[in-house]
Amino acid sequence: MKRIILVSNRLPVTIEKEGNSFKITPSSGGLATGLSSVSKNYQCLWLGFPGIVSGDMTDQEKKEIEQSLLEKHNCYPVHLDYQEIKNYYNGFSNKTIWPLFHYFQYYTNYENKTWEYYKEVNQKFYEELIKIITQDDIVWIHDYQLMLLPELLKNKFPSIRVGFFLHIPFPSYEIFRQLPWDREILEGILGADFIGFHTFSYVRHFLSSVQQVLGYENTFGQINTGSRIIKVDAIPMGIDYNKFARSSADGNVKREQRIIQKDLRKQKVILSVDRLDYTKGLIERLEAIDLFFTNYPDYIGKVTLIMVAVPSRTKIDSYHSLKNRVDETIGRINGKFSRIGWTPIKYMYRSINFQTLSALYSLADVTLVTPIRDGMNLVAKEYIASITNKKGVLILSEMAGVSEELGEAIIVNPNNKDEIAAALDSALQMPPNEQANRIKSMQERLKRNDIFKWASLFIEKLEATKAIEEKFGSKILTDENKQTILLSYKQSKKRVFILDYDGTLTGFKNKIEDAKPDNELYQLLSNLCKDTRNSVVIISGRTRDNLDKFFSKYPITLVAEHGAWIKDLNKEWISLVNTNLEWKKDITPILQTYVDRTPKSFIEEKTFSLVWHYRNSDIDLASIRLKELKETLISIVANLNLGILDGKKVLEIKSLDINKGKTALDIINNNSYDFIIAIGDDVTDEDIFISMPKDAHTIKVGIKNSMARHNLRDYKEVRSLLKEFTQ
Ligand code: ADQ
Repeated sequence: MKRIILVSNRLPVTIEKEGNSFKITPSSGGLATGLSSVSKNYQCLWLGFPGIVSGDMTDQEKKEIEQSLLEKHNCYPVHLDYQEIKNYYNGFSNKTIWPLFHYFQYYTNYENKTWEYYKEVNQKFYEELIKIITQDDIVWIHDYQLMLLPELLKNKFPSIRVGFFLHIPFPSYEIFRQLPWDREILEGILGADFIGFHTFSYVRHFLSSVQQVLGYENTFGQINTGSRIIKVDAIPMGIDYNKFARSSADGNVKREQRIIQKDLRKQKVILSVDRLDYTKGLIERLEAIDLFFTNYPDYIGKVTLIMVAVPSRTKIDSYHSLKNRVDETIGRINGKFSRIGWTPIKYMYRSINFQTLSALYSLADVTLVTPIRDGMNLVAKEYIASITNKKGVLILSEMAGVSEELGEAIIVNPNNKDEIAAALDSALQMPPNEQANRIKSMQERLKRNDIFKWASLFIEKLEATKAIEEKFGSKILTDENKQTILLSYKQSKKRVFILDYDGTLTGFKNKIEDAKPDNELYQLLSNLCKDTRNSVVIISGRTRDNLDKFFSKYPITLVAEHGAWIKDLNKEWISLVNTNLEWKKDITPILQTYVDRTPKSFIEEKTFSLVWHYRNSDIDLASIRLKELKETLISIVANLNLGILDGKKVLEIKSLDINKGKTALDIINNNSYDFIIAIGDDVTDEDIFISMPKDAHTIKVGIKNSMARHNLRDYKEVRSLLKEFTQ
């Protein structure tokens, strides 16, 4: 049976010390429940921190726990020590990512030390994972504590399906860019084949950050990095609907309800249930309650707010001070409005069991869910599912992901206390048939999209990425193809390597000056040149100066400006085109206006062409300008025998007489090669592929459509192929 390995910060178990041994209790969280829907077709394993710091166990105890986790719960622990929890979990995860991704910049710390721990712990998860993984497994990684893990895994196991789901919001680019490690985080997540978010807004924000920071564009949520295809989609998490819907019929829940009702003596109930977290808007909610009793005094003595808050992240200062503020605010409001026998707020600062939670959900007249930001918020869904008597109103913050699904709730702005107070009044006055209608539509939707559907849909979408990749990768050079090429190379006497430079022999760089050849490449080229039967040609869009600077020390034929110039071994540059350059005078001022209107873009003048570079500019602005510029140029160039070349973050205007294909063909025709290989990644390299004789080996770099016979994924694969010719 195929296996799914689920990886999350915490394992779905609670481990408690009982005398001399440990008691392990499985927790019934949504994720663990949802997995049961896929367990018919897959065996599910789970990897994560067990909840006990490694220093609190002896080696013997660790072994016992490991054994029992595996045998009884299919879980593998990742042991973390006190420093790791302090810096990776409380530190980087909860003091950097959590506040920043929830738009609480004021609480966000940027510390190198915690970032280092975050990287180390992600690496630790990776090392534990590779101990158990096999090539056929599917890996599903969860949440913001493990954003570097997908890339670590993908680098080692390219063919394994890796999924990633983020449970919290993905912020807009303007917020995300404040993170000093934005690039590393995005590259980490992009190691996954399928990336899921709760809402379409988060998908949009993520795709925009990927485009701005890494330069990858997308089509309908599909990113092509050149070497890989990644699918990004909104897949809102559901709940175990039936469990909540059935719960109010449960004897224990009924008993619990009766106890609470007796205590409330016919009071109307407003319910509030959350982890105690500053993102949940507890203070704002309490202030709205204060305003509600002030503006609508008739409710005094008739309505009670039951507020349940689960202690959370108590070791972090901001949570500690929030707890004090909540205590004080509740004290102040109760002091202000209480009467003998009635207090406006009943407050529980603890976790409550399922029966009590369920009893509260089913007897609440109104549930108030008003987070300042929330990835989804399952409390809202659980409340609606628990209603069995068609009575109840949900007041929901527009800042919670769940508000995109539950439009029939009363939607409020969590910072607008007047609006919340008025919403409470409307909710308490809402006619029963209106309550019933709203509840019915929400319940039907939640029933259809429950946690089981969510988990199986995620796995389905993840599995589907394999087919997309296969479609794109159908011409990928196989080992067999490679052997054929190597054999014909060995049998030949006069060989030529026609190689593009940027993107083919080196990766695409955001800064032109970074794209210098490295030692590995120099070594590779010089080894190729050592064999006197080999000729190496580098054919690039770069200028003569550039190519001279990079390669003049090597016995390589250089072709600059897309075929306009050639320099044979130890000779001078020769121009291959004889063309009128008067057009530059007309085009330069047009390009100049685009430089002025697009900060950080610039013009490069080559002998036979003009290039507008926009790789450093804001990508959204640049793409608007690019469209405008192309439209402006199109009518002008037609009359001037010029072509427009839409390259990687450049737009080049050049004479139509210049063409890499023509020059490459000239080189071949002037020699009698019996082995020809041409490799390139650019649109301009297509001209080479088309012009080559039938028996030439042509290879496109990147998984894109091409006239070449084969594809390689990236420049690293090109280098390793070239290495094989020298062995
Ligand atoms: P959380 O921030 O923890 O989760 P939420 O979605 O509301 O928020 O889930 C809380 C869970 O805890 C619910 O299942 C609820 O029943 C339970 N709970 C809350 N208060 C409780 C109490 N006092 N006693 C017992 N149980 C209590 C993160 C994101 C959310 C996202 C989820 C799932 O922040 O936005 O919805 O993950 O992806």
